[in-house]
Amino acid sequence: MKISPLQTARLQYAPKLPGMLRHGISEICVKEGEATASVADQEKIAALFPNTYGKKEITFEKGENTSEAKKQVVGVILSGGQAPGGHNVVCGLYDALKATNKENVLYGFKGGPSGLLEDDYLVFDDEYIDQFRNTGGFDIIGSGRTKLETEEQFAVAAEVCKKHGITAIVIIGGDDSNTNAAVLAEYFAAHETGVQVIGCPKTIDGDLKNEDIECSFGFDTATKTYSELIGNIERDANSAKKYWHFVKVMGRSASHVALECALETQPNICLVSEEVAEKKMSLAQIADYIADSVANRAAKGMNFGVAIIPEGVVEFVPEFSALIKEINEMLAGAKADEFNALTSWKDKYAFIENGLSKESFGVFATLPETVQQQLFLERDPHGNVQVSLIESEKLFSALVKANLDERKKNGTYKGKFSALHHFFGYEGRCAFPSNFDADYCYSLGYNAFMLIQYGYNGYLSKISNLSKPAEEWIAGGMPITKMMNMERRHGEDKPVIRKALVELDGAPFKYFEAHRESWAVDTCYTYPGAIQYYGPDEVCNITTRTLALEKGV
Ligand code: FBP
Repeated sequence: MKISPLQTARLQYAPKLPGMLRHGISEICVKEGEATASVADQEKIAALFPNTYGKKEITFEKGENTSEAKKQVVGVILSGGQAPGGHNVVCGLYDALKATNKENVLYGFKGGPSGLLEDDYLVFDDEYIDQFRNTGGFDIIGSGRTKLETEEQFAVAAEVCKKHGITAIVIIGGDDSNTNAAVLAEYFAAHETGVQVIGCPKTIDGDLKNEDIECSFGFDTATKTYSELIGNIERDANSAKKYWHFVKVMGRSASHVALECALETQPNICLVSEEVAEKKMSLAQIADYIADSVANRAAKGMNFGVAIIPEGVVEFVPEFSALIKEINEMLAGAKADEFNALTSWKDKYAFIENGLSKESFGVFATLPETVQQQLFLERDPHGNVQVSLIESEKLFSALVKANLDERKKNGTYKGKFSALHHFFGYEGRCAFPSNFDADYCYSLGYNAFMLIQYGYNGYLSKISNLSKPAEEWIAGGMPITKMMNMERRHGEDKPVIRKALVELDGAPFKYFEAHRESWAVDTCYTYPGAIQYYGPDEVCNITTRTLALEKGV
């Protein structure tokens, strides 16, 4: 197979480990910290996780390795959406496992959690794994979104582990997948299977973070990739001076990705879903806010601009979320078959008009037809609307156009408005990991094996102090139950890892808030350029603006 010169060079890159993991396996010992409690609903979570709740946080440090010298057979699973660096988690895990004992074995379950249930796997060896070092993607074993959540599934998983003599499973996933890791860990402990479960924090969305997990892997590379593209678009806009670009970026519910891209590129507009919710902004108010920027810039002779739209924003607009809720109800019951049996959009539209409340239909009727239809696309396995499929960039540009047409009629706006649309999501999820993600991921995988070796179960691999050079990173583990609270899911109270949305009193948002007014009217674009893998530290080893602001560096 022909590979590119960059890939050839990246295969040779040696990812950096935290200083405390560099001494060699025989010199890594554990320092136990405080016992933990869940972030909320302590009694309920403790009752649901009697075997894995309240365990101590731990860090690794230099010292005599006192772990049990037993043969380890580990299974690894990539779960959910791709995120740059996933391959390096597997490589770090493999290298630590083999450095500890050449007889240790690493199984890769294919296609996500379903690979474990279907016993579909490969066994890693040097030749296979070496092709994937420092590369993007999850194609090393594939990924999937099957939820591991029922007793039946856990029993099958236990059987498969028993069949192969598996001693531990590593689940590389986001908040939902790591919630499932915690439940699986509890099941394995309760049934005395002897199998440990360790999670690794993955997701480009950046919403798996808390006081222990400073960021999920993949966020750095994905946001740098989108920021490069947005910067290029800004420069094009500033050169041609004739288009308004509406750029939707991935990130699901949270706006961490949009905010980071805005901090990197200083566009005219960036919506932040969490603020939209806090201020209970309507679609019309949002359109008015963007139209103000268009009109103010037009008054200065600038009929161009760039607006960043987080992919989940529509769910945060109260009238829109009410509409989605009603549609979900409509599609959940027996009426779903009736709806799906209708063949023409005209008939479906009449059905919708009948089924929705007057208010929600009023909102629905103002949407462009393409967006109306996108609201009826298939839900994901968790029952969520697939926000990546709703063209909110087109929705907002249409609403802004209508707003500007009104302003034209009353003589308050005389500019030209020509909009172009972009969606940056899948473009960033499989990029070659930045040096940060390559190092962070390799460390997460290596560290996951240390947790296994020392017998921990239901822990998340934790690398912290990430705004500092890798030498100063801190490696350890945190019981997953510490990050959990109870939330209402599908009409039931469930223990889940609390999702981190953008904090409106956090440093990244505060910085954005302090600057956005001038960005909206003037042209303050910054052009981050492509990710650099080689060269001076200040271009190839820089962290995200979000992390830098959060840590005050
Ligand atoms: P994870 O939460 O699994 O990391 O996935 C994140 C994400 O990339 C979201 O940003 C996006 O909404 C979604 O996946 C798209 O899912 P799919 O890959 O199934 O189209």
